[in-house]
Amino acid sequence: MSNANLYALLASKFPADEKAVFLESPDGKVMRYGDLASGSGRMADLLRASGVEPGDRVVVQVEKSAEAVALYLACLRVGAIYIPLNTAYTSAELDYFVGDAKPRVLVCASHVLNELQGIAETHGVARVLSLGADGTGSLMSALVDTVVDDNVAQCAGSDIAAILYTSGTTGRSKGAMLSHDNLASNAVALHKMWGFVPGDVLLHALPIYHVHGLFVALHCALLNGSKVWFLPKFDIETVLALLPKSTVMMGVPTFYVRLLGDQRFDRSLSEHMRLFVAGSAPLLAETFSEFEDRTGQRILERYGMTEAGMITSNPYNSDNGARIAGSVGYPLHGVEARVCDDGGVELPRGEPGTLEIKGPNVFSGYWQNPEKTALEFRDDGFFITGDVSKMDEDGRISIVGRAKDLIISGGFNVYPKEIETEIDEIEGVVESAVIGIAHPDFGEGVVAVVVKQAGVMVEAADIIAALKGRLAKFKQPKKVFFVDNLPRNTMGKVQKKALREEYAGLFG
Ligand code: MCA
Ligand code: AMP
Repeated sequence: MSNANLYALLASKFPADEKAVFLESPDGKVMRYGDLASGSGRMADLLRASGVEPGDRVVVQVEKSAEAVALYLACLRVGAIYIPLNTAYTSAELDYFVGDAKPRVLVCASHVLNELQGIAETHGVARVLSLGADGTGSLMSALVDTVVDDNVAQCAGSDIAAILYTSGTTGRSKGAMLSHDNLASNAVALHKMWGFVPGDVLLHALPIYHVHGLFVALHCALLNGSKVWFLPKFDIETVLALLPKSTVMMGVPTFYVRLLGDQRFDRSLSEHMRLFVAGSAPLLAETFSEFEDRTGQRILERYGMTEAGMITSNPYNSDNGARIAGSVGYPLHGVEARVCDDGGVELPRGEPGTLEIKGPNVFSGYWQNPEKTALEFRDDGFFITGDVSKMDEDGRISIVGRAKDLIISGGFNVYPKEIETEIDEIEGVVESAVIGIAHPDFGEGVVAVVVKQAGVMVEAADIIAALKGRLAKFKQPKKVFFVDNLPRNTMGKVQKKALREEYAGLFG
């Protein structure tokens, strides 16, 4: 019987030579494909010994490391559900995720181990382990008592491999359930479409707790048996040094803006590169053209969502069309897309409307939330993305806006509702509106516009201080303004467009 476990697919593509390098860090630390297989086998043994069974959740909030990648693969091997969390989340935020996911095992950074023990106990987590960025911690010490477990749990394609939390326009974050088939189909489509070839080397500077860095980038490299330059984070010096030794880089637009901001970045530094991919947020047309002028290469922009992995891509091969600024290209192989009005009726080509999609990449629903799942799917199975787009006669798509109230800052999503709820709870605040304003580095910067009670002393610094332990740093407003009233339309709805216009240009 064939096994739809994603690990089985990935492992079938590992190079025959176990010594082949998988990950190499700038400090010279190397993980070979053989180490990945044996290390993930040991971790799988540890997870099983900790009582983890297929379908159990493993929540992981750790810094980027080779060991963290092995842990992801170990979860796949056991048939457990891997749940990575942004390292910027505070313990207040973590409490919600752990309570919602009810994991069997929680793996966290060593310095927060004590703090998180309490949260784990409250939510009945069986075991808490630590893993540091340097690959040390109680998880690694526990491996001495393990054997390499060669089992790969038998999985159906529809079994859930991972849950990634994504915030909502109302209420708390929802866990998008991604199956082995969702991840495998997307990985295979991208690996083929982006023309991966033997010898490709991936420059990896993205975090590994989101779809982009974890699935899109790593799955392509794994399916190719490639070497990956594995950077702890995007650091301009290291990226400039490693570009001549790499062939592919994937990044959020901020990466490309930062590269262009450095005069050393030129044609010669990037001539070894076969492909630059951008996504997670809109790539400005000026970044696209400046990049082409500087390097002679066109950035390949693609579009995706946590709920569906990658959805569209500009063509890799010019025989299939040009890479065009402002367009996210065509639906991936097997993905259907249509542009609809609010009622789900398809609009004539060229008219803007909400993008709806269907395909093997689209998630099965939100974790323990059938009501929210039902709201975001049409009866015929199309998922409503909440992105406003236009489709040309030939099927090419451009994202022209968002129907959802969402800010994307440096590739991280910030849902205004979550920030407004926190600000409105601060003493002396009547109400608030959180908006995204064009930011030269992050694409959009978070700004809060606050109405305070008459006669009460509340300053911008008080707002920021109150949010500190409550919200991850990237969600916190970069600027806070006070106004007497928020602009509203006749229905009483806050006019965020008017606010965005008023504060436009704020970040230069
Ligand atoms: C860090 N800060 C941020 C951000 N990152 N503030 C707003 N937005 C951010 N994205 C804070 C830091 O805490 C710091 O605060 C200050 O801003 C400046 O930090 P800096 O050192 O400049 O930032 P950095 O550490 O260099 O990080 C910037 C970054 C990083 C490299 C752009 O945010 C990043 O790697 N983003 C990628 C996100 C990503 O992978 N998205 C994919 C999601 P202070 O100085 O006060 O301490 S997947 C997805 O969206 C879908 C599926 C898709 O299509 O891919
Ligand atoms: P996330 O919830 O983190 O998966 O973010 C997904 C959202 O990022 C999408 O719904 C889009 O709004 C946005 N996004 C991703 N890629 C692009 C892109 N290339 N252009 C414009 N928006 C994008």
